[in-house]
Amino acid sequence: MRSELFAFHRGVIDQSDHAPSEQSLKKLCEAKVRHAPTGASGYLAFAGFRKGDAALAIMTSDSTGDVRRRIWLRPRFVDKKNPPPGFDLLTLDWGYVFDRNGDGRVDYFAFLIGPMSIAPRGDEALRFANRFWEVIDSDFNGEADSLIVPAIRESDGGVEGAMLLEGIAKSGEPSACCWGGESGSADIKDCRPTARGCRSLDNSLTAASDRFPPAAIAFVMSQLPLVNSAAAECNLKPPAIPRGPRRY
Ligand SMILES: [Ca+2]
Ligand SMILES: [Ca+2]
Repeated sequence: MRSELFAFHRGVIDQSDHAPSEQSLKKLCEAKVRHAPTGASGYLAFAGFRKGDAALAIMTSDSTGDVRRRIWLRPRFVDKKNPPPGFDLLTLDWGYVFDRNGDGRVDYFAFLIGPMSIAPRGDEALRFANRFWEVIDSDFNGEADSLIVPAIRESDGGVEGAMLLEGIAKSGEPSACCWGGESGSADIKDCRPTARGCRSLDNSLTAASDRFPPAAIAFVMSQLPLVNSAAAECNLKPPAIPRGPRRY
């Protein structure tokens, strides 16, 4: 299970790193949603790169309008004094959705954190790339139970691989966690859950940040029911939601 989820995660990162231009996005539908834990209401639109595809969920407080103007799929540097047209329309509340078992419900939601610095390996240059909270319903019972988040290197704050938090209770506390590197199933190590998320046994890596308490985890997990209520309202039927990551 662990190696399967880390392999899926690497596919999500690959899809994100090779995302096409947002100009090719097509909106499929939009639903009005209410986030139960906070009572906030807004809109959630599904969009994709092919006709009929729901590859992304985009959340906005006002009606979504033209999805091509609401998100950037890859980080770019902006001169805040002279922002590009439409900059004020952008939302950071979006993510990639997947239906791994093909039952029509989202069971893997990669919700954007934003651009993060990726720890260089070997003679690689420092780079910035989007990373995600990956909310997972690993046993397809309709409830989120696991989370993959970037692993942060204590020494320099760079992202090095990811951490999988497993068996997450309603309170946001994981029962176990592990780290996964870039090179496949041999590269998975046990970690220990802490009051602030998860740490590697040698303390060199933490999950997402060292301030990731159960309440924050529970909040991230609560995005999956929101996405699925919108999917139901939009009447999404297989195979609208992709079963796995791909290059478009
Ligand atoms: Ca599913
Ligand atoms: Ca579950």
